[in-house]
Amino acid sequence: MATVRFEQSGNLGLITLDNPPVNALNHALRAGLADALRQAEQTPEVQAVLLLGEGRGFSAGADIKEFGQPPREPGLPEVVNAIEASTKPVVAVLHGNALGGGLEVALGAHYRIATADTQLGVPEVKLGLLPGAGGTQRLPRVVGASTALQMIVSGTPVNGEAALAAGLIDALYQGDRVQAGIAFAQRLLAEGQGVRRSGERTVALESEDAGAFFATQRAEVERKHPGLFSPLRCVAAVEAAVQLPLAEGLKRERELFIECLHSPQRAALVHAFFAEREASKVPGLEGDVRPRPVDTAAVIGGGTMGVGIAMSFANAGLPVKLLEVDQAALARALQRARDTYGASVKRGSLSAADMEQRLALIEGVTDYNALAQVDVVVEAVFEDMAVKRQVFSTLDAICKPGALLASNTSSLDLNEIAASTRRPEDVIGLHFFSPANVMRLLEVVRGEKTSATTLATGMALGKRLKKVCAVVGVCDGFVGNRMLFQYGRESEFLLEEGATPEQVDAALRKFGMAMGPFAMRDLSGLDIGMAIRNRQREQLPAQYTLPCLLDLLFEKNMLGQKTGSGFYRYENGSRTPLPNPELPALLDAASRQQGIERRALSDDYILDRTLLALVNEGAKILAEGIALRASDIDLIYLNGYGFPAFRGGPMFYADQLGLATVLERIERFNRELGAWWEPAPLLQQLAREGGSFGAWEARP
Ligand code: 3H9
Repeated sequence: MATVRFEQSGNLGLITLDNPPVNALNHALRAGLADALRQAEQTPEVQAVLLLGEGRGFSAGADIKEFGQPPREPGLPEVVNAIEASTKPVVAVLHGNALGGGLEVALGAHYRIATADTQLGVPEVKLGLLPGAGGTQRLPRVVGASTALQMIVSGTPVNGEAALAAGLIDALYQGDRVQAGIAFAQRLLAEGQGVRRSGERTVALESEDAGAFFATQRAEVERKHPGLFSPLRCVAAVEAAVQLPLAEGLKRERELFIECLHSPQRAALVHAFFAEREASKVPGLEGDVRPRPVDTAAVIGGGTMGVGIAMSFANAGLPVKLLEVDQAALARALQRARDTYGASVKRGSLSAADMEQRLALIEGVTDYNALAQVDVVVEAVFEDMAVKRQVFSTLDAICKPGALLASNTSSLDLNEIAASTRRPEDVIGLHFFSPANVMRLLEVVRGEKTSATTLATGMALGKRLKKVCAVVGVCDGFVGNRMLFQYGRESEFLLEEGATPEQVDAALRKFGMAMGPFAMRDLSGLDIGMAIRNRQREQLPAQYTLPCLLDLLFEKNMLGQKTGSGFYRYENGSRTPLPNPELPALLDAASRQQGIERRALSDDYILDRTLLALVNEGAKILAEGIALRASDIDLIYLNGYGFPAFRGGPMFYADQLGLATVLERIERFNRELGAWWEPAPLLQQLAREGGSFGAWEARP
């Protein structure tokens, strides 16, 4: 089927992009567009041309799936040049979105109109790229260097109204886009307006001193996006727009684009893009499984987690009942919600009116009977099986048939929780991450008896709450925390072997982690997970030893930020970690207790010990079917654990290293360090076969 239509309508040529679902500018579309332009040029009756998009948007840009494949002519830059070179005025009629190459096509046109809600932007930087079809040269010529740079480096789109104010479009339209386009083009012709090429304009630069302006921009980019490859190249491309004539600027843009295209960061960021989309495809939910409607919700427990979850519902416009044991606890919980919203109002990210609207959606209750008619209940009470079982048997007695009964447990057995009801098919895990109103990740836990409808409802609900959802199976810690346990343990062992928290944290931050493991432990509190740890210590076979440092800190009540002292020291409630003078003695004591002679450890060694611990556990999780695919594990780490998107996630990172290398290093650790490093059988198999986690699929 043709992906581009050309029709003549009186004195106008209408070119329509029709490549569902998002009019990605793949090879067929580019070839069709070039043909249609030629037809318009060669049809004498055609005096002006309209570019339109079929479906929900004008175009989402280049076809991301084509990156890394051999280029096929015509390339997008040539097509955009051909649009600009047209001798007849070309009007781009935008709706939905005009992103990346989609906006570059529109910039090749001589005029642009859009609806007020159209999203116009150049998000290439989020994929490790820069606009590579003239965007870095034409956007500054149309909106000025400063605005262009801001749009290109942030990748954040603007809506139609902002685009009009910036001079990016010529007019807003409402209603039928074909009619609006025709009316606009006829007016142009009536007024005798001809072609107006973006590339022939000069770039407005708000500063007298271009050199100083770009030096400041570069410094800013380095500060805001440390370690990222493409943002600095975005600045260089816009600088070329200021300094060079169009043709040379386009050449420079091409060179910079190719550098980005070949960078490992581009591959990782594209992987992250598709991982997010892939995660919503759940085997067994295709076809006619329909989620149940969710219009009302309830949350049990008004602690930090429960309040955050209730706020997530309110943020999505869903009325939610928040249940606490008594009025005093309820008042504290509601105050916590008010304080958190209040902080956003203070920062200017939320209006006072919106805050009141959201708070009005959260209704405090103390009686379980108030939950009888809600569509979904999320339990966020204390992590104790007996308590959870009690809550779920109460819910079973009270809630209407078909209500989604969800637990926010982060470590307990969901099947056992479900077994305390007579409707385990309606029970699901919704594992939010703290702060739940901010963090995007949601592990959707499928129990043994969770029905397909319940799972579909959980996924649809997550999407409505604007969460990134990954389906996981039942095991201790699910995917994220189960892997984190391995990572945390190895980090602590490193301290006992000779590293300092500062060194481990710095090495992982340099790798790109949002936070080092010890600053993170101090933030969440060293007492968190102590009960789990003590349980493990009793249950683990003798060959699995645990680090002892945490116990020494715990004994001294060094619990992290909350006590002003932990792996680091904190002054007067400040969150800035400072070296803790008490720590060296404790490190020595821990090493002695473990019979270890402290030694110098390299940063590379630290990275291998921590990151490969994640990978080895990830491989076991995959083989057990706890995660559906490697990219889901990556998604969980990118959105819940601060793993850098430009590394693609732990499993993608391992694939990039090569699984033979990964296995070799893990085997060495296994020889030197013992049982914890038993290589995962799936890793062994894939390394032997020359396979990868990304390409692996569970065999039925
Ligand atoms: C670029 O333009 C480079 C140029 O400067 C230079 C070239 C030389 N390509 O997100 P959704 C698929 S780089 C291929 O679920 P939504 C997506 O995978 C590009 N496929 O929908 C999914 O497939 P499936 C710069 C794409 O409504 C389906 O479409 N542009 C592309 O939530 C629906 O997507 C961008 O970075 C694509 N460009 O959101 C924009 N886009 O159903 C990237 C989407 O099989 N796209 N797909 O899973 C987006 O941000 C969102 O998709 C969009 C729609 C906002 C458009």
